[in-house]
Amino acid sequence: MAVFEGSFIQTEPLRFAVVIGRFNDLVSVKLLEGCQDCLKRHGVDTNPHGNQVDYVWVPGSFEVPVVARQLALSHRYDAIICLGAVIRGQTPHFDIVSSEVAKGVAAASFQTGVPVIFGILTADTMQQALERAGIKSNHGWDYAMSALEMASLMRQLRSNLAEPYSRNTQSLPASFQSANLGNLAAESEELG
Ligand code: INI
Repeated sequence: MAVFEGSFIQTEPLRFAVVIGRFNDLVSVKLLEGCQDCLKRHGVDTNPHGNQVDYVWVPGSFEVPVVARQLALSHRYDAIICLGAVIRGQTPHFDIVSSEVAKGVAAASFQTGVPVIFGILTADTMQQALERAGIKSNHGWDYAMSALEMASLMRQLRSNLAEPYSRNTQSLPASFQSANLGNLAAESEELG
């Protein structure tokens, strides 16, 4: 059997898209800076005119999922990073916006099979949001780390799991082999 883990090296072939909500851009621009800093320090060319990262700006966090899904469907990217800030003190519908965005981002990832990173910062106050976007730490960095790890992991899984199981029956579970289903699998491949 095997252990699969994403790595943070050999990032040259990876392609990313970053979707950024303009609402509360005092915070989202700082998240973007942290995200770019992390990608750059791991060897990614973050120049918008380069060939590794595309950037898409949307009005607010609520618009992030539809764009993330569209980008994921293009299958041009190893991971999509969603950045935005929803601040409780500034919106009576904080819970609605934040939960819809979380659901939308998860759906975009699940439906397309492309890692879509949830980098939507939720905070009670602007002060708290700024502290997490550069003053104390910068969560933009953490979101980029998740994107690097998932991008690399999915590449590994794609290349390893692409191997047809009938050609590698040794790695099938014992129950599968003892039921002699390995032969069935080989037969069905020959048939079809
Ligand atoms: N968008 C945010 O990204 N953060 C917020 O805190 C926020 N507030 O406070 O309302 C917000 N609203 C805009 C929303 O994302 C949409 O852009 C808008 O509703 C148009 O669909």
